Amino acid sequence: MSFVSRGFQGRRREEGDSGRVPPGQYLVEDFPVLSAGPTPHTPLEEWSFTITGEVSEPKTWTWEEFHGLPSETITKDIHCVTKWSKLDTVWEGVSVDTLLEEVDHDAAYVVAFCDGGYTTNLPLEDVSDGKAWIAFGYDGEPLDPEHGGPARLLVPHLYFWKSAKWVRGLALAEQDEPGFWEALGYHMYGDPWREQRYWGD
Ligand SMILES: Nc1nc2c(c(=O)[nH]1)N[C@H]1C(S)=C(S)[C@@H](COP(=O)(O)O)O[C@H]1N2
Ligand SMILES: [Mo]
Repeated sequence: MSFVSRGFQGRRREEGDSGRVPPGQYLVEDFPVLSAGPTPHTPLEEWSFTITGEVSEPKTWTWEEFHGLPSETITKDIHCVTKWSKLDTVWEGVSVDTLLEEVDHDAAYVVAFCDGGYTTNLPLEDVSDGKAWIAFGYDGEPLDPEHGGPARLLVPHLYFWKSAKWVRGLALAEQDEPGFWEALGYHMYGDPWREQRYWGD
């Protein structure tokens, strides 16, 4: 009897998870590292975060100022275009809303820019209203450099290439301009639930 009910619970758990895995994805327990180049190591004294582009006045935070902003713990599923998904990842970060409050703008898009030159584009809407963070912690620890430390963009509802590692700022714009992978054929938007992997998907 107890054996049967254990099996039943096991199946139910799997069904519960499968509703959280977008089409074409498989679950991983580990945390793969995917970087298009070497891991930069910017000392925290030289680190800053800037909102620039089409804003009336750019705004910059030093690491100390950034770390003094209100932060939150975020538990989210993440989905990489190379087909792995990881459930319930736990991050610490500052909401992008908190940062955008500090600039006057009329923009509809952003390009995240990073140490090492990586960029990625997103609609402003997709980094607003509690949908995106600048994360500096993972699993209760400072974010590992390989995973984007000291800080990365976290936009869990889009494919993970949008979650720019080693992020140093957001450039606001009226027009949607492709970032690094988007210029090489990745989808401009990248919704994992609609399998928007590449141009034309
Ligand atoms: N700066 C930067 N950010 C990046 C990348 C990169 O190469 N450089 N790769 C992207 C891709 S394709 C993915 S899947 C995730 C991988 O994050 P991870 O290495 O922490 O798993 O980071 C994204 N952010
Ligand atoms: Mo990726």
